[in-house]
Amino acid sequence: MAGNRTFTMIKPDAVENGHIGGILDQITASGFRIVAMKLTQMTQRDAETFYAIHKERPFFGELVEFMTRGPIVAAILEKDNAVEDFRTLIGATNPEEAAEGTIRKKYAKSIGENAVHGSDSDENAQIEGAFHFAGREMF
Ligand code: RTP
Ligand code: MG
Repeated sequence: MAGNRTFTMIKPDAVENGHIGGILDQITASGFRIVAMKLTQMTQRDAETFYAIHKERPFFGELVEFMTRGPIVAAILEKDNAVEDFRTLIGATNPEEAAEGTIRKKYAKSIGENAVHGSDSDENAQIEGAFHFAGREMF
């Protein structure tokens, strides 16, 4: 069904700081079902491809370095209105601007190292999920 899946990554900062459990608990308590999930590490080429839309931005090099420096948790999540509801759950890109109780408000330190990713459209959710998972890894 269109519109009911999104893709997320628990980023290297949150994994390093021991927040996998807390973040997954908040995600599932908020009504998202885990469709696919793994601990993995992006190569430089993976990160450059995944974030190709940002390649002209001044922070692109830093972003690729950050996203490749350690393992991430990649997951596909299912819920009605998944993309929008998940972006609400994680909060603004800059944790200083994120609403109280959001995942980035609780776990992120800076605009660059902001704990979690959430797809920004149904189309990108599909592309990003397929980037990380084969069909037989989706349940
Ligand atoms: P995401 O894609 O990770 O869910 O984050 P987002 O939509 O809220 O933000 P986006 O504009 O797509 O930026 C992607 C990621 O790039 C890093 N960033 N750094 N230093 C900076 O000014 C800056 N701006 C963005 C963040 O890791 C951001 O999540
Ligand atoms: Mg984005």
